Amino acid sequence: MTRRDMLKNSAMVSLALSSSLSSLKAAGAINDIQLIPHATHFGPFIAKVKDGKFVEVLKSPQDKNPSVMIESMIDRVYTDSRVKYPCVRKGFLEGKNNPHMRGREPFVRVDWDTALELVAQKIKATPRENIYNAAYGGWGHVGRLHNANSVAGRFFNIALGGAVGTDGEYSNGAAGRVNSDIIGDMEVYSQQTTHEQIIKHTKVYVMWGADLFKCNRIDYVVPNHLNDTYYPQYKQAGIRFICIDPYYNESAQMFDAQWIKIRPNTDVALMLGLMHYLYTSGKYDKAFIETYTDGFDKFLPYLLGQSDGVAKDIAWASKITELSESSIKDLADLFVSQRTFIAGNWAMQRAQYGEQADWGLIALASMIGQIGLPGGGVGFSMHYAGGGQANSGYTTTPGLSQGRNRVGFSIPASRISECILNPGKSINFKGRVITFPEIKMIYCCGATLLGHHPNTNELIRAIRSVDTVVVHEPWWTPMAKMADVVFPSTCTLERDDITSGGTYSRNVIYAMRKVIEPTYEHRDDFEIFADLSKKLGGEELYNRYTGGMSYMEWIEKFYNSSSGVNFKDFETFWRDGFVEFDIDKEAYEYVRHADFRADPIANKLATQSGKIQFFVDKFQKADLVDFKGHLMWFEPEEYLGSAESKDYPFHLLTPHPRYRVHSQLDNTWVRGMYKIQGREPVVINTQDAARLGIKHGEVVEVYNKRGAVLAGAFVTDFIREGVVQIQEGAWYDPQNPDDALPRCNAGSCNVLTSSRPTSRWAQATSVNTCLVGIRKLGKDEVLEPYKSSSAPQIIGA
Ligand SMILES: Nc1nc2c(c(=O)[nH]1)N[C@H]1C(S)=C(S)[C@@H](COP(=O)(O)OP(=O)(O)OC[C@H]3O[C@@H](n4cnc5c(=O)[nH]c(N)nc54)[C@H](O)[C@@H]3O)O[C@H]1N2
Ligand SMILES: Nc1nc2c(c(=O)[nH]1)N[C@H]1C(S)=C(S)[C@@H](COP(=O)(O)OP(=O)(O)OC[C@H]3O[C@@H](n4cnc5c(=O)[nH]c(N)nc54)[C@H](O)[C@@H]3O)O[C@H]1N2
Ligand SMILES: [Mo]
Repeated sequence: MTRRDMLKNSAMVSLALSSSLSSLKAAGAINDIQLIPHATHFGPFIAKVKDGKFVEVLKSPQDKNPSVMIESMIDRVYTDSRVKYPCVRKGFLEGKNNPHMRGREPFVRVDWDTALELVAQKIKATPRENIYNAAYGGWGHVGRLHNANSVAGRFFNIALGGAVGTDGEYSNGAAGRVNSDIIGDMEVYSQQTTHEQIIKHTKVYVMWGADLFKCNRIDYVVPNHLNDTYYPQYKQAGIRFICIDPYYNESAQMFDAQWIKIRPNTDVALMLGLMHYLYTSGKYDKAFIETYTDGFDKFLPYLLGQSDGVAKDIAWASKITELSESSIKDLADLFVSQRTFIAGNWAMQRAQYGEQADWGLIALASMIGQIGLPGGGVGFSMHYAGGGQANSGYTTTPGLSQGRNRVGFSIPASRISECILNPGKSINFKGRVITFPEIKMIYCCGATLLGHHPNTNELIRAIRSVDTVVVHEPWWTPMAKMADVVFPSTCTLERDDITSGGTYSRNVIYAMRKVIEPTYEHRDDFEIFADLSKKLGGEELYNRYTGGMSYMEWIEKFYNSSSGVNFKDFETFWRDGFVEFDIDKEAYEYVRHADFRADPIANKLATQSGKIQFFVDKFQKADLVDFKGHLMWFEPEEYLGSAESKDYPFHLLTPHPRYRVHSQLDNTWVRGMYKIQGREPVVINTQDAARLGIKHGEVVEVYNKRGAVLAGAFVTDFIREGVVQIQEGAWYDPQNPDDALPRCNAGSCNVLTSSRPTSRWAQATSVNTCLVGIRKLGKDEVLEPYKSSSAPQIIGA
């Protein structure tokens, strides 16, 4: 579909909506039918409500290519896996000190006051330095008022003066901690060169692990899926696509890209090989290096092998990557002969030594010399949240203020299990030394530790070692099942809220209007924290927490503090469900780093020299074994080239899920789109599968020293030999919770991944560095039914 067709289509949808509403009105049916606008990570939509029941999802005109995921919304509200009442783990309610029973015994239904009182007493008895607020920047939902992280942070800060938090995140934990010193900005969340410039100027588009189509299905706020209207234009423009990825991903399939089947975790060696060839052949852009970069002289001895005796030449790179020497040379020649855009991903830096990945691409792009030219250079967010769309320049809805956290410690996101299991231990972090506090209480609202965190068995040991675990959840997630107290949260459809649309376009504000009344005894997270505030500090604390304002007053205040609202008054906005801002013509001409290229003195970067750094003094001074002053190849401890691959011969990649946001929706109808015999698919190469006698569609065991899972074999040529893939986010389902390392019946990949940090610098997650074995099940092995998305046993329910 062309963009114009899309626009025409959305206008038709909007017309259809209003005419269906008026025909309903005419038929006198309006009393029991309502059309209510709402918005989610999966897209905006209009909920059709009949007699108070949510019965149909209608497309929103703001969504240019609606995702099938929104079709799951009804199931999501009414599923039996809702947490319906406040619940307390049996032993905990009886006052037994048996934390090892978490996840192994029934819950008891209690009334709200009992649950709140229990949690308030525990909070009172626990010093704030020992409470871990696990909310981090989790993906709960898109609402700005009820934002799970904000309401939790605000509670701990206002009621207690703070709690232990999380430092950094899982998305860009490694690159995010080094890119600013290299190129003056984290880069991963920056405005990207626009689609218009790509279509007009780019000749070669390198998807370096970037899955544009899949990852842009969702947004941290509300997606518009407008990127899907540009991709056909990419193709029509005659751009040549190259996919450097162990998996021939969805975007590569769509663009019919040339596939560079790289061995996982060896990309930096490829980048160095390309750079070595460009340097020694004199084909690199010398003028760019001299004008726009700093420290090349300190990097060159390493590249040429003068400092360590190993030239990083094409032959060297070919051995490590298992790509042919000629293919590496051809790539380098192509990149310098054409306008080339490199779209980096984030998965590559979610691996051991992940700090090097973006640095390598920035260094390579500098040698190609097209940074700042229209359609050239490198971008790290073309795959995320509508990357490449023009920006409105307006500010959208703010969120709830959280106050100050006076506990001066946050756990680096990847170190949570290590911290809980090793209080008092010191580690290096960003050039400093930090010491882990003792965690006695885990408080989880809007993020799911037992889902997103690697090495599930280690994490469960950590969870079973603290005094108290509290979880707020609308659903019985694996994390909720591991709690002492579970508060049943409303989901967004059961409350009013406000949010914005398009992380990059920033051009819509959405009314997230309440669609239905809470289905059971649910309360809003905001209300739960307000109630806890009252228990801890009476009316005074209650009022400080709520700000003395109603929800609608907050929502209207947020609306009025965004800069584009002069288009509509609040009442009209609330009735329509959205306000959309115009985007200036020149916004479509944005080229990343064009200003720096035009004048590197006036528009210098925020780095030590004002230029792109090939060498960073601060990094060198940290004097670490696994992170140095310049870009380097470090051999991972666990990859296809390591000794361990004899026992575990497959590299497991755990990318982001096509039909979920992480774990969200694994308890809904949309599972049927992709599950194999109820389990998460494990994607395996045709030849590997044939060698192991594994057939497409059968259940297999995937295992390593950290655990084992059952998964459904998906056999294809689109994955490199020796590599397998399980998307992250399947709900953990231990077959026998009493086993030392219970096998997961659902295929939750984090049972297998390692919690090893990227390096002593960023201490970020390295989930994509992981080896596994695969076993065909014996004929007599009986499969237990899949049960992870059902509620646990609840006494008194
Ligand atoms: N192996 C592997 N693991 C990974 C990754 C990977 O690539 N591979 N990626 C990592 C990355 S980048 C990220 S960002 C993380 C994501 O990790 P999370 O942010 O933890 O992911 P979600 O599964 O979206 O968890 C959000 C939770 O909030 C709950 N929720 C939704 N609405 C509400 C509400 O109104 N109130 C409350 N209280 N809760 C609500 C949902 O039910 C869900 O349990 O995962 C990380 N984990
Ligand atoms: N549909 C959907 N989209 C999402 C999300 C979601 O949950 N669902 N989550 C969002 C979030 S929070 C984030 S952080 C982003 C994540 O964005 P990314 O981290 O970029 O996404 P992934 O899907 O993990 O991986 C993208 C590709 O990287 C490849 N890859 C893995 N390891 C390597 C390697 O060593 N070398 C190379 N060259 N390629 C490799 C994978 O095979 C995969 O095709 O996605 C966002 N988009
Ligand atoms: Mo993420």
